[in-house]
Amino acid sequence: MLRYLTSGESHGKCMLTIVDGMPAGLVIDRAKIDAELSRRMQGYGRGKRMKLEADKVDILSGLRKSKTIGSPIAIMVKNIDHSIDRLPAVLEPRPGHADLTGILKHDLKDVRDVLERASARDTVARVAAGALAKILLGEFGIKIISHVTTIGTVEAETKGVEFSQIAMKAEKSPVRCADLAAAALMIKEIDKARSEGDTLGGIFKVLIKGVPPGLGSYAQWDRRIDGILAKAIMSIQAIKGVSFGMGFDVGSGRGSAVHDEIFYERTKGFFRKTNNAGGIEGGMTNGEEIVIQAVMKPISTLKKPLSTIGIRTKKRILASVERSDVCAVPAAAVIGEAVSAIEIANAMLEKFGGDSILEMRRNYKGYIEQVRKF
Ligand code: EPS
Repeated sequence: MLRYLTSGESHGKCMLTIVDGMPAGLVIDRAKIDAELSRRMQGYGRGKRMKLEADKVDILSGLRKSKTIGSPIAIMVKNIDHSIDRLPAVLEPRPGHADLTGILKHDLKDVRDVLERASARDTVARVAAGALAKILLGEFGIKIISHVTTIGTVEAETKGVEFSQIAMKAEKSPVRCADLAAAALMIKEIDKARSEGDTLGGIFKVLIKGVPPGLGSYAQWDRRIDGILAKAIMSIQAIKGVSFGMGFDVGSGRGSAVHDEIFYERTKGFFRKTNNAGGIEGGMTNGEEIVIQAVMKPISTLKKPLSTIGIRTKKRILASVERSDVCAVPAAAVIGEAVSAIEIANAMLEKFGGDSILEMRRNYKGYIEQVRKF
């Protein structure tokens, strides 16, 4: 079982994670983890903090000669801005943030005590853990990509565009959008929001290719892979909804138009010509590409703030203004990849066992052969 915890305040010494359950014998290239952290920092609309930081991992334990040995892996990313003890108190909770409920819940008198941990900076640790999971999944040919499909009112059109094309185009785009014309409009929309002291949300997709059929289970509610993935994605800061495949449109289509007919060819085995289900049926992966869609609300720190109530004065006042991003949907897409990778890696370990990578490969091969010969 793959599990992890994170720790760290946004302006504390560092962001930390301990990943437990990685099989032994896997080569871990630190540069791959750093590359994921760097992808997380990108995106038009990010704030000044991303120019200050240079997120790089320090692997504190769990590796010997760059290989996993079955021990928990502790990863640290230092914060260059670690000014937490010098930062002033925050007394004007921002609508939409964890600020108000956080101080009430923990009986804190300074909103900073809440916002430091509630900050999306914590996703540094989740992306580092996800990078480990991606390395494991790479051993089985599983690829995870993401792209932004909406920012504000601008929608991209990517129907019929191939997985590899989406990956390549999104990676080159400053807004992680595979539709170049839409990307240009998204950048304009971000500039406009910035100049008006406002923020923007949007929608992104995570696509996962090469997943074998049968991860997850129909037999028990908490083993359903769509439920597991949805929980992981929904727990990313500011994410307000998750769907799979054709998403909420399934509600308006007829059964005959929604379900993906089953085909068979000797060389291919069972397959589908459509993928409205987004690669998941009955709480299990069905072998088709997994398609996850998630919506992110606009960031709640506004340069032109909404009004709130001062926590000491109890008087109406403008909400506090912290340094923040105008739009972080491209970064959220990368984080979506990471948390999905962790859950798929965990499901792979559940299905194939994994005290060593050799054992896991053998079990995987046997199962793939069994499915092929069915
Ligand atoms: C973030 C770092 C933070 C914010 C952002 C995400 O840095 P700072 O608060 O110093 O500018 O830019 O956090 C939020 C949007 C938020 O609401 O907490 C990061 O590393 O991703």
